[in-house]
Amino acid sequence: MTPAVVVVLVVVAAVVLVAVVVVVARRRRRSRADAGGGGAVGQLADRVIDRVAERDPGTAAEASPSLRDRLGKARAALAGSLASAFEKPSISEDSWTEVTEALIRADVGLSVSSEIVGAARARVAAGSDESAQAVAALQAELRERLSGFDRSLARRDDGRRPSVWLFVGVNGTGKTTTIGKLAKRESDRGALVVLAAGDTFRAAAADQLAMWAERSSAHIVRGAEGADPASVVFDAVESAAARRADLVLADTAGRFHTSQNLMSELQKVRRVAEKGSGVVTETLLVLDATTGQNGLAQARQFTEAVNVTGVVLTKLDGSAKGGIVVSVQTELGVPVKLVGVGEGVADLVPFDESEFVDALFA
Ligand SMILES: Nc1nc2c(ncn2[C@@H]2O[C@H](COP(=O)(O)OP(=O)(O)OP(=O)(O)O)[C@@H](O)[C@H]2O)c(=O)[nH]1
Ligand SMILES: [Mg+2]
Repeated sequence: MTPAVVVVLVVVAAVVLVAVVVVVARRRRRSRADAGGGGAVGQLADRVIDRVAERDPGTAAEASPSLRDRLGKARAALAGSLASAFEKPSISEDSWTEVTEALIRADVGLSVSSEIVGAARARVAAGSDESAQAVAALQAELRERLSGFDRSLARRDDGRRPSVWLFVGVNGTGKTTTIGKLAKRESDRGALVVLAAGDTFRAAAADQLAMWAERSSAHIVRGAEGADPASVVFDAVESAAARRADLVLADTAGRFHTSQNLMSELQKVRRVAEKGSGVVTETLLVLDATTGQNGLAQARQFTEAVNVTGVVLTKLDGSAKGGIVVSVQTELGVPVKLVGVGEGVADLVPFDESEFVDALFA
């Protein structure tokens, strides 16, 4: 055999080996999700396989859209109004009034809009009426108000599993869809994910979640229609612990923030989720950005009831105006961690305050 033939054979063998490892990794991940458990050696093998699968471009998340590209009308509405307020080289009292009105129209809320404009004016050098300075001051003020939040999604720091992320919110805000998108993202990153079908109100809710489980190779634990949601979440956490899963994403039924009974039920779910092997490291309030300032009232009630750790703001691709980001964070001190910009699996992006503020002025 000539050296050239040997080289070709070695390359072919290497390619075949990599292909086999990737196929085994995919099968193994799927069967693990279905069968659970395994001994110490099995778990070690699973970890090794996870590492290989993480590098497999076939399982990588689809490219996420940028926040700016997908803000849609949220960006256009506010950016248009601000551009018209700052259109002349010098700015007057009327221009500042126009800016305040633009912020209010964009759902920032009356008091926060006035505060922002007051603080921006104070930033502008004394005696200056230059529009360029005013724009820079407003951007700096918005950026400062939105910065300083930890937007990461927390996991347990005691080295144990699983961490539980609980999703709460009123009807139709996008809880189940957000869980599906996140399950895919986290699975693609190598986490073993269990979905808890804590919305037992309608059988269709669990079916919807099951579809997302299928797409993301996650395991799902569901109960009968009308079952106690807390017990379904408890079972999911124990099932996750037995499988040594990293994450439980717990769905809950949409509920009126004004209903005491429904909020008490949610408090029970939150408590029971930690009765066994899990720790709730995130309670994410899913808010529909198109509901504007009503979102703030919802956020207040849910935060009081279940100690919300972050907000997922959905439907920012639609007719939402986006200012709710500013008021939720300013008035409640709860960070917006993720933004939903569509119905597809990749339409979930991390919130980035600089990108958001830049987009509003671009
Ligand atoms: N345009 C757009 N639609 C979204 C987004 N997120 C969710 N949706 C859609 O909103 C609708 C409701 O989403 P669900 O995930 O079922 O909402 P939910 O909060 O689970 O609803 P309930 O379980 O009934 O409380 C669906 O049609 C989703 O496809 C988003 O970011 N953008
Ligand atoms: Mg749902």
